[in-house]
Amino acid sequence: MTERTTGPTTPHDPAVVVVAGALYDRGRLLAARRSAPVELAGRWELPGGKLEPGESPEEALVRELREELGVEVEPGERIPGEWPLKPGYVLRVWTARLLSGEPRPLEDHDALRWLTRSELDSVDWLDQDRPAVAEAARRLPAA
Ligand code: 9L3
Ligand code: MG
Repeated sequence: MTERTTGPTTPHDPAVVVVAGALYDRGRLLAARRSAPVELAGRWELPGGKLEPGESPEEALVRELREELGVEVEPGERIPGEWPLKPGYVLRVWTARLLSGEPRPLEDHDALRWLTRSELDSVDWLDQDRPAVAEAARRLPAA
């Protein structure tokens, strides 16, 4: 297991990058409800996870959405910005297009919803994800 599970140990270590996908399909954005860890369970997020050594962010995004949702996606543009998570972790978000599969909550989630722009406020997003979701919403066609 090469995945890093703790943050940087000194202030000089670079932050661990967490990549997440603003996954679009037919004018809707996918929201995923976390089932773990307990302090985040029940809150909604853009699905994704930590970059592994040697991976590009786009490769990590494709891997994470395959593992967590069982789908194949094509990464698009990076949504400008970077958002702090717990100490030593930062969130970066890419748009992504569904290529194949129907997302299922296979890992770390217990519910999924496709949201139109007018439905985006109907789930309890992680505070950390809210600015990215607002940016993602601007790129969503009105429905
Ligand atoms: N996190 C926050 N927002 C997100 C994602 C994918 C992740 N959209 C936070 C939750 C965890 C950390 O980043 O504290 C690592 O995420 P994961 O590997 O548990 O998904
Ligand atoms: Mg994850």
